[in-house]
Amino acid sequence: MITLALSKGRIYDDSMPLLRAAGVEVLEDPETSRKLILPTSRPDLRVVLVRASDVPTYVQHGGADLGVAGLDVLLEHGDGLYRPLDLKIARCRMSVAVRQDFDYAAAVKQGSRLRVATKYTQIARQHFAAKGVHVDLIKLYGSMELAPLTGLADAIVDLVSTGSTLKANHLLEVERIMDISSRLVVNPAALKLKREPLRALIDAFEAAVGATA
Ligand code: PRT
Ligand code: MG
Repeated sequence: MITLALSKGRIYDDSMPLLRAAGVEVLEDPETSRKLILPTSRPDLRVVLVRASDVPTYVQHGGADLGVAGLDVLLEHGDGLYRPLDLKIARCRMSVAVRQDFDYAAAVKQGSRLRVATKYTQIARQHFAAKGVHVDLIKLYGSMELAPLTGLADAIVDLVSTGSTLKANHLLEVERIMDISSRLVVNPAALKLKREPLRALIDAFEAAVGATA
């Protein structure tokens, strides 16, 4: 049996065309079913539904053989996974944003300590260290946009896709840190033990990415 970990929402939705192109149908709809283990049209393949940020943990510890996770989630998680494929889905960017009236360039130039609120502390730490900017990182789990508006922080590091969330909160994107897309990650031990079927599935995904790109 091969177990594929997906998260509900955009990763699940964007993974479906790729699975279909690989000849796999998921036999139950996660939006109407309460099941967390979904059978597929391939008797030897099942899908498990986990939180987006739990996908690397499931795959690393063998709760799933492979999974789909955003590069943001993977970079925060750290090493221990085989990352063979950029699926080019759930695309967005990781950016720095500030209040429209905050002079980010001046703050950075003056070498002042910047208070940065984010869910993505590893990515933020690495980004500002590379620029030589001193930061106090404030870890949040959501609603980052609120931090500069309430005086909790000078800046946030968050994912941006259309930009409308920032705009609605009068925030300005002042720096693009990196482009983000979702990756197929594989458990290295599973890749040895189930080499043939996993390789075939990874190849099918790769062909599907090429076809839909
Ligand atoms: O459940 P859990 O909290 O653990 O995970 P999650 O809420 O992060 O899951 P989900 O499904 O929201 O995101 C899964 C993955 O989708 C992320 O890890 C990213 O790699 C990718 N992705 C792509 C995004 C976005 N686009 C995105 N726009 N993840 C989040 N957003 C959020 C962003 O944080 C911000 O709040 O959407 C808002 C901005 O969108 P715009 O369009 O207004 O700019
Ligand atoms: Mg979310």
